[in-house]
Amino acid sequence: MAYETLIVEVENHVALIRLNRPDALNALNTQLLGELADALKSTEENDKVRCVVITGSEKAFAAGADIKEMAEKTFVEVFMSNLFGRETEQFLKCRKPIIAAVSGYALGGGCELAMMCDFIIASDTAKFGQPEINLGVVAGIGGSQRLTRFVGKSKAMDMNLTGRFMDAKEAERSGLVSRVVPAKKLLEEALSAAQKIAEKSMLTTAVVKEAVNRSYETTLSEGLLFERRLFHSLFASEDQKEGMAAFLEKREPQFRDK
Ligand code: CO8
Repeated sequence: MAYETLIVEVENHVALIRLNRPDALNALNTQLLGELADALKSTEENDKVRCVVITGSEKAFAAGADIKEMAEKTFVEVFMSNLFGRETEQFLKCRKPIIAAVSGYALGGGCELAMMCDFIIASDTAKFGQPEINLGVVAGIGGSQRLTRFVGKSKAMDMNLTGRFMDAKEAERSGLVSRVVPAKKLLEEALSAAQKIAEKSMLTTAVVKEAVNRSYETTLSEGLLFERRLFHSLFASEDQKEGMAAFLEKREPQFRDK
């Protein structure tokens, strides 16, 4: 399907979704977030897609929610339309792994969008921030919640209260991003990581997502029990038999997602 604010390509079982509003530094408006939710739903339903990469341009992953679109809205309008609620929920429904490949600005909703992905690969030019305080608002899709879990209270308070930007090195040091690569190599690195994931059993990648995400929602002992039960349950799969047999026979596994 053709979109106005996104470019979507599928190659080698990886869907690459590029945010494409260059004139507004990929600011997230209702149309873009709606199209993104739709594109994610399509990739979820497309058997050819096994992993997703979301990226922006070299200058901006996304410079936040679209301020022009939001500026004149009233409380009743944003509350009753559940602004960005429905669109962001699509992320949580995705069982396929999603990588954010971030270059340039990832601010406000842009930083939050990256954090909704399963992990973030950043270019050395990336700048993360929650500058909503400068607009008289607070983060609205995870900047006070997910960011705190990523980088801890002190840094999350610093970012949300001062509105300062964090560069790629600091983001890596703080655990916000998994790796930093030169800007020119960003897409290559993200696609290669996605390709590696696409070669695994999709049954197992979905289980890994459930296990890691559960750690945010539960106690350590409950999380460990959940993980152990997932581990046990995978012994009912053909892919566990195949993975272990392939190791013992010193060959590559042929997973069948069963
Ligand atoms: N919204 C709309 N337009 C934007 C945005 C934005 N967030 N960011 C940049 N643009 C536009 C600019 O208006 C400009 O357009 P024009 O040429 O028509 O004036 C164009 O993009 C280029 O921007 P600049 O000229 O400003 O480029 P610079 O290189 O000088 O600066 C910056 C780049 C530093 C990124 C700067 O553009 C900036 O500070 N942008 C705003 C960043 C920001 O405050 N983001 C947070 C927005 S609020 C938010 O994300 C809340 C999310 C939660 C909502 C949840 C609801 C439930």
